[in-house]
Amino acid sequence: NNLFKNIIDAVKKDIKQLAVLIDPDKMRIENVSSFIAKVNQSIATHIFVGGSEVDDGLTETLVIEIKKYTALPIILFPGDVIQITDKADGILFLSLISGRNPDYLIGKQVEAVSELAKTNLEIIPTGYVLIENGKETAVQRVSETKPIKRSDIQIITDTAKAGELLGMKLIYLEAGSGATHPIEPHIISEVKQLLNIPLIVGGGIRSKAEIESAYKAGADLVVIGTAFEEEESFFNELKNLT
Ligand code: 1GP
Repeated sequence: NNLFKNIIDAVKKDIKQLAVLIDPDKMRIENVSSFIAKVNQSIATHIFVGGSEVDDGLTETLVIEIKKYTALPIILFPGDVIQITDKADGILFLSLISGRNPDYLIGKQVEAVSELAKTNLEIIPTGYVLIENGKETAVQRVSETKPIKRSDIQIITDTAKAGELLGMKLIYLEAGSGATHPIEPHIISEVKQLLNIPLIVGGGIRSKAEIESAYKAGADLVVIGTAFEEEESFFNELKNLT
């Protein structure tokens, strides 16, 4: 597996990356083939699989089904230890560094070690930074942590940098799935200026213009979940015309 290396190579060449997030709790197995056909026609470079609340076993079944229809790399973006499956290619090994709940900073990660030992997943340590977006999102509820206020720029940038200094390989700025306001471009650009590692941005991004503005501000990889699930027209905007 060369997932992280490929992300770095793309960043060096200034090639912007896009992940489609599929939540096992929301995606019906019978819809996977038609959904993935659309993803394959789009500019997406990765598929992320995960959610805040997913029943045991669902993730593995879903990943097996997705794999039948695409060669795109599948990276787990787990809300919990039970979402680990060997069928994916890699995993964002997340620590919710914006929060102060020890379970999501280190507890779940310790629990995950024996599960990960049974897999060949490429493990990518990722600092996960949740930022307030106008409403309570599932991450906030499930992790019982407070997001950082949008106005606390210094805390946001210091948190992201602390993640890098701890050795994390990616920073993920998250507004939360279905966020009212995506992460603002000025926040993205302030964080990007400080970081020497790739920056992922997601939550509430619903249009090509919003994707482009995140890229322009410094996002290396943008994550889209809800908009792909809900809006057919959005797919058409993201068609790969090259
Ligand atoms: C959520 O960042 C992702 O963890 C994607 O969010 O569903 O709002 O696109 P959306």
